[in-house]
Amino acid sequence: MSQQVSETHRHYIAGGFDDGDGDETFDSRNPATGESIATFRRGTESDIDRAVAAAEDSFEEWRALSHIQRAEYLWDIYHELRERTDELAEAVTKECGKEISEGRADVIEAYHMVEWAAGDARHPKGDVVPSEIPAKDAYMRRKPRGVVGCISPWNFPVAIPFWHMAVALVEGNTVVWKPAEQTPMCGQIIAEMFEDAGIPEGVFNMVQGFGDAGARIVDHEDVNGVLFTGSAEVGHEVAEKVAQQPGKLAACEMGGKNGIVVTEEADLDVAVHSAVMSSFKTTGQRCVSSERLIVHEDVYDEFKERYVEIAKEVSVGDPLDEGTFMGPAIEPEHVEKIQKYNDLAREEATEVLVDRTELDDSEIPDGHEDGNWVGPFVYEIEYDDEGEQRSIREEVFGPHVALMKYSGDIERAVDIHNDTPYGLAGAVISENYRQINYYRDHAEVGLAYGNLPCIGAEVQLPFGGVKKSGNGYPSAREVIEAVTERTAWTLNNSKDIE
Ligand code: TXE
Repeated sequence: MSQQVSETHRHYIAGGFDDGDGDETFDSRNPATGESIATFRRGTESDIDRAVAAAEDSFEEWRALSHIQRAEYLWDIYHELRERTDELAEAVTKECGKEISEGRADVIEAYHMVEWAAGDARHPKGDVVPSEIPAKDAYMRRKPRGVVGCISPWNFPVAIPFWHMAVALVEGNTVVWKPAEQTPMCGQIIAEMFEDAGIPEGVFNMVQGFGDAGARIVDHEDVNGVLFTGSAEVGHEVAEKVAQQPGKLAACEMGGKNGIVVTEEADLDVAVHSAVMSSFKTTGQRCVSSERLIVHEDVYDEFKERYVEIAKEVSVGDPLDEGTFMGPAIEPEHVEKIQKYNDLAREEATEVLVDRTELDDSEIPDGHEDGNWVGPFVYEIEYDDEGEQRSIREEVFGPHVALMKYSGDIERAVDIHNDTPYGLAGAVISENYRQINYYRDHAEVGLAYGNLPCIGAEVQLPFGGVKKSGNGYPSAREVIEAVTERTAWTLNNSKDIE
């Protein structure tokens, strides 16, 4: 990355790197040091318009290829992702601050997605169905939607763009992608990969920039589908705008206020491991990170003691150091947001158990004084059914964790678990199959984990939420529903005209 530091990086439009129409630039900053990594062109609405026009122009030729021909380009990118994993993982860590092992996992997830999409090119598409009439053939066929807009966040700056784009491309769509403004270097490297793969002109377009560029993608009349992953606020705006545009479809995934239920029959080794990984890895900035631990009274004290001991000790530090457990938060404004929620929790809590909101100077590595540091904050709170406690219902997106004791049966635990407007992810830890099955059937989430850390995704499964957490699946296996239209195709094989 070092040779790129002083360059101004560009968009990728109509088969080449492009200066863009605007004069403004912006810097990507390392959250662990505050230093600028590189400077990028800031995309304008007219840059988006040119990218959409290029995508529109290339659509007919691209869709005319077979799935397997289109997948060949993706296989090249798959190999590039594998070859450039270390470089890309370092870019992820330098731009979004997550630990280097997590940076690597981000790239691995991306090539798993590409592998899935390219491999799926050889699998059956659509359905052959029986018809009511003997000589009639009936099929469900899939067609690409056309130009698909992809708007991605900073927390998985490599995996999520490929969740959005890989299947969309193999199915015959062309794409306009806007990376998050915090992680443009990852966008730059991915664009280089498409260029190296020789992707036909206009099939893949990337415009760097902010929300105004994203909004133009959503509004553009020639964009036929929008895949969005990010905040609930923007996701709902995207869904509402698209609902006003007949024929356009939006699939949005917007984070959560995830919970882990630990029953009286839990293996506490599993429970503590699950909770620690879920609440603190990636500094709590995963959409599936858990901010609520709902623990049965019979095991509460032991769980609390063990969990709190670890929360006091997990290492916060340089994310490029392999030994670091958690890195910094994404931006100074995000640290402020986390601190505000920590303050709110201080008011609502019965007791604060761990408060590393302000890290001790000795914990901050040399040369990293200007990083966006914030450590674990854990509090005990008595759950009330009135819906008044904001700290246990609103997404913080940080290492901010509420510990709640419940008594009674699994039904009570799941009621507490479901008492949030969100519905992305959650876990149950129990050795009792009835409790596990009850949770599986009643947890109001799109991703449910049993006896596992509440983190992680597998691309061959759907990924998305319910309630305020999303509509449709902009990611992983089910993305095919968002990027294809279905045709009911019937063919008369007889000479009779019915
Ligand atoms: O998200 P935004 P941010 C949550 C988390 C976090 C909060 C804010 O709580 O603290 O969201 O994060 C583009 N029209 N998650 O600011 O603003 C934007 O440029 C169209 C959860 O990063 O939603 C970026 O590319 N696009 C989440 C993308 O939307 C717009 C991961 C996401 O930015 C736009 C990240 C607009 N009006 C944050 N405004 C998860 N699901 O894991 C912005 N964008």
